[in-house]
Amino acid sequence: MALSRFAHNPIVATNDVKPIYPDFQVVGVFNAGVATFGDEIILLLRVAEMPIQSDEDQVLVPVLSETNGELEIVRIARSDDRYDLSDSRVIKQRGKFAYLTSLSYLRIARSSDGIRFTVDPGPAMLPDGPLESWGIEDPRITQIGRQYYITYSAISSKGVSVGVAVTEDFVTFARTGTMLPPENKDVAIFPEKIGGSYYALHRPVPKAIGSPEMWIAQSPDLVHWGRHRHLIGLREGQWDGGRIGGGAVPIRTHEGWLALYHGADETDRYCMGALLLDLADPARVIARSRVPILEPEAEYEVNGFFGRVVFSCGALLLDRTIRMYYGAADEAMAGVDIPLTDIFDTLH
Ligand code: MAN
Repeated sequence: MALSRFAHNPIVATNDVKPIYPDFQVVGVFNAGVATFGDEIILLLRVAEMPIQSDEDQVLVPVLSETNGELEIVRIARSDDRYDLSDSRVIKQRGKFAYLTSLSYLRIARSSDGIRFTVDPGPAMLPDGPLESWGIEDPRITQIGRQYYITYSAISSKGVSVGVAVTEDFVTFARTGTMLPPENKDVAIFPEKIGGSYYALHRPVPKAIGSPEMWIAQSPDLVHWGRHRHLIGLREGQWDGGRIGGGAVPIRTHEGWLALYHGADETDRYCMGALLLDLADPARVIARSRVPILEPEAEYEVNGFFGRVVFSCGALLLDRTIRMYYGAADEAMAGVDIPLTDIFDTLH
């Protein structure tokens, strides 16, 4: 494939961003939503911060109080065998997530050429309220007219829900409430009405029966979502056999809606693939990538906070090339240009 990663990837790295919480370090700058705003390309970065681990016998874990929003540091003894500390992202207790190791919020990086980005000095959106007390993550940005709809994962002890915020200027962000209750994430709203309806991809995580797979829903007004339909499932033993979810906001092409999605295999290796959806009825799948359009192969994709991950929340169509921005190894932001014809070659 004539895919070409940006020459100076990663384009935003942890040392480009100063922490906002005292005695914290930035451990990830990744999974950014993407928007064109005036003359700028905006990346709405997920910034993950972690307390500086100053005590070798304890893990210091950040949470915001569900009653007053204050930052609290929980100390967990490394010798405490009630906890499973083997995953860099989460601390588990009896198979469930007891804590996340970092606290995420959203921060803007701006660029005039789409390649060199400058990170804003302060945050754009901080976690707010009890449903966001473990952080906000993985935003997707959909422009509809002058408004930009941001869908993001809101994490708390109540689970992972889907929050929505609207902005016109990337200065003030108005939350419009929870779009979908737990557990759901990877929501991307289509950028226009189709046959009189708005559409969104989403990814529920069924517990007793079923798997984390992609669904599609409709709305008359971007507030009430219904007519949920299952879109695509896991493919056992393949690159997308473990979990799948929407990635970039779907892009209109002559051939159909191009929805770039992530697929992980049973070993948590994350790749990106593509779906082609009917222009008039996006619940109808025309084709799906047999093989990934991007796999974690570069050094910064293989090694990092959580290695072997490429994960996109936003892409642009430049003529007949997709410019995809993506989080690499849950740590940094990278970019890649992929000709549309190469993406279509993976479809069947
Ligand atoms: C997974 C990963 C993490 C994320 C948690 C909570 O473990 O996607 O990046 O922090 O879920 O959403």
